[in-house]
Amino acid sequence: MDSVPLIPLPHPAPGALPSPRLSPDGAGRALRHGAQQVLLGNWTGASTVPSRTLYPHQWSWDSAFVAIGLRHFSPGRARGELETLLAAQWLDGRVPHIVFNPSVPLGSYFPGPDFWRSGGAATGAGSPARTETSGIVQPPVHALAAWLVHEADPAGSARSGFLARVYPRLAAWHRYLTTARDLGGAGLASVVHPWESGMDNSPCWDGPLDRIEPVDPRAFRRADLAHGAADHRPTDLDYGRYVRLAADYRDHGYSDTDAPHRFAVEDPCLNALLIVSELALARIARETGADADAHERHAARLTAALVERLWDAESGMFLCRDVRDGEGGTLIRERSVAGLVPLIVPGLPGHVVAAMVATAHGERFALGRLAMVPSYDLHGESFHPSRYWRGPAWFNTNWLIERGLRLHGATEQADALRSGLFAAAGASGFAEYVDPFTGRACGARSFSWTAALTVDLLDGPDDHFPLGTPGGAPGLSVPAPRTASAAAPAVIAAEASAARR
Ligand code: 9WN
Repeated sequence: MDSVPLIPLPHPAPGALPSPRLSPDGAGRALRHGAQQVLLGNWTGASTVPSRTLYPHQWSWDSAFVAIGLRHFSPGRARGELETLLAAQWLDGRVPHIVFNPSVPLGSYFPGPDFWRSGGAATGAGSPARTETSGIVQPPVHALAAWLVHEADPAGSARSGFLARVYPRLAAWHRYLTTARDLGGAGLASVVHPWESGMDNSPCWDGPLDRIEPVDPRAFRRADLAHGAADHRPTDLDYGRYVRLAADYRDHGYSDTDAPHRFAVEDPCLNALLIVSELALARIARETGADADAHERHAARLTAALVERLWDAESGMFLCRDVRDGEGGTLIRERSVAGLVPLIVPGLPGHVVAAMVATAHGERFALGRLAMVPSYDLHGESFHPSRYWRGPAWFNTNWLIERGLRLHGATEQADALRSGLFAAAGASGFAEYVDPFTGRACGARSFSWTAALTVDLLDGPDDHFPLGTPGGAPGLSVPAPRTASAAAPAVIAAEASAARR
């Protein structure tokens, strides 16, 4: 574990750390410099590792977030980041969640290339011949990233033919998700492994994972525990189930028709990102002379399916659907931040947006009272402030919520969240995630997407995102950001712990 001192997180008053693009100041400059140093330090020559210690290869959605940050000071490298990843795309359209770096010793990360065996096991699905990859996927942030990268430097992008090269790959990627992975039959993509959601250990997976017989932990050697605290990481029992699911998929040649897919879940975060990326693909199609309207229509269909299948009015947020539980599947009654990420979708009905904004500001997620939104319901039985995706606050999900609030006109709330994110990123040494009450750094330090998304919020013009006009949110009443109080996080922690008892 890297040793980083415990730094109490000052809850920032709204506007306490103004964006330097609005008023250049020393704090903003230092933060930007620190973030850029992290990204430069994690660059391998062709792409960026999430962390030099815990994650020494290229990860799929990490690279998309990284490109969104890199575009502000190195647009060429941002384009390269995405193209390196897309070069490892399989012929069936899937973009693998890990692209392995052959110069990193086997055993530095588990499961490594010797487990996934993409070259041998997956020839039917069209795995690349010369690159070792995993066989599962992660949320599709890539078309969104490609569009944002293009917009940051349209001339350089045009000169290098960037959009024309990435468009067919991105279109094939979305096609894979909405055909081979439409396991629920309603148009949405399903994840077939918790790692595919990017939120590996979320309590949302506990129910569906119960059905999976774990592999004996003596049969594999975890590398993550050499770098991460065991009580912050998933348990051996979780890993036993992750390994079983991945091995089953591999042993069926990664074929979505042959594999049993005993774990199949429609996740609102992945599908919301798919919708926004489909809108980005429409922009890219328009630039490259392809059929933009088809992508817009597809985004509209996906948005309707998202609401139809995953909206839960009683919770005031989106839930995951376990496609393997009964006819038509069953909503999983766990509230995770994945259910608030659809705030980034422009075409949602106004009452849905208003309810989500209220839920985010309510007692379970405490937006406006905590510096950042936790990954899981503060009142949920499985809440834990530092265990992987079971409560800590993550920077990518908070960036997405910040973007969503701004999209829907909740500007002051977005400003307050942005200030919270800046404070937490700086104080934690750009940690992978933080305890939502104390801001204590958890997981890896000098984590790439934390740095990249900090740069994006420091430098990104707000009007580069969203990709559409909000469907209109009449009745959107947004709670005013509260005046910061140092006592607030401790009070919220006590209330939440009382509610869980
Ligand atoms: C498994 C790299 C990845 C992120 C995921 C995060 C974590 C891997 C792990 O790290 O997952 O893919 O070993 O835990 O959950 O979101 O992409 O940063």
